[in-house]
Amino acid sequence: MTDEREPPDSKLTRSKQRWASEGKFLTGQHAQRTQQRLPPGQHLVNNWPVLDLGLQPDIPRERWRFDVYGSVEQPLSWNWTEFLAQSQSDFVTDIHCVTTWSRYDNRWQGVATRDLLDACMPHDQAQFVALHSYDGYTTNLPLEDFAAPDALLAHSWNGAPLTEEHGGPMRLVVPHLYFWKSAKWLKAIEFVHTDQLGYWEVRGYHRRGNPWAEERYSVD
Ligand SMILES: Nc1nc2c(c(=O)[nH]1)N[C@H]1C(S)=C(S)[C@@H](COP(=O)(O)O)O[C@H]1N2
Ligand SMILES: [Mo]
Repeated sequence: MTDEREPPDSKLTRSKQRWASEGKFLTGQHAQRTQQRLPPGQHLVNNWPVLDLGLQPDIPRERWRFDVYGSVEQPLSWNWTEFLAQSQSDFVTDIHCVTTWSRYDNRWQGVATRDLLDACMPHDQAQFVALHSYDGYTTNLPLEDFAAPDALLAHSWNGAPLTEEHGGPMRLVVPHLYFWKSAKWLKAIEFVHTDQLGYWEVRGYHRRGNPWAEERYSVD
């Protein structure tokens, strides 16, 4: 995937790249999401750490736009008012970051990905989504994961608008995958026929990222 802006190279970004080659944090365990709330190798935190490439874009709501394109019947382009006019959902879910912290019971409000899919109607061949963010970040997801019943395009967290450092005005939240798949400052969703690796996926991170199977790093 190519994006206009090349994100900066921070110390944490370099460490995370090294951890992928070393297989750091891997416990070798495999758990069932239904039987074990905390995935293997994770620990609980009460705060909410900020993780990104170090470039936090400031997008005023009046200039914000969100596009859906690629292999869909109905491409979409929403401004902030149009986004808020969509059917709204409210989910309480957990966060699992690949750097090993997890945070329980986050209350999100926004547009369920299921409702977005009803609106854009992906073609049958569209089996993956490529996410593009305002900071130049990209990530990829199988359509099936994107369509999870508790995944959403979130504008609020615990009753207040999502802060800029956590991805406001709007971010994706896909609770059952590691949090790097939940793109902050989401700008566009592209529906594609073949998987396109994103920022972390080309740097050694897993193409799917299921925490209960410890899909931290890429195997190919
Ligand atoms: N646009 C964008 N989204 C991103 C990132 C990023 O650098 N840019 N980092 C990812 C990573 S690695 C994590 S762990 C989470 C962190 O979200 P938080 O800062 O709200 O905790 O955002 C993910 N989404
Ligand atoms: Mo992360």
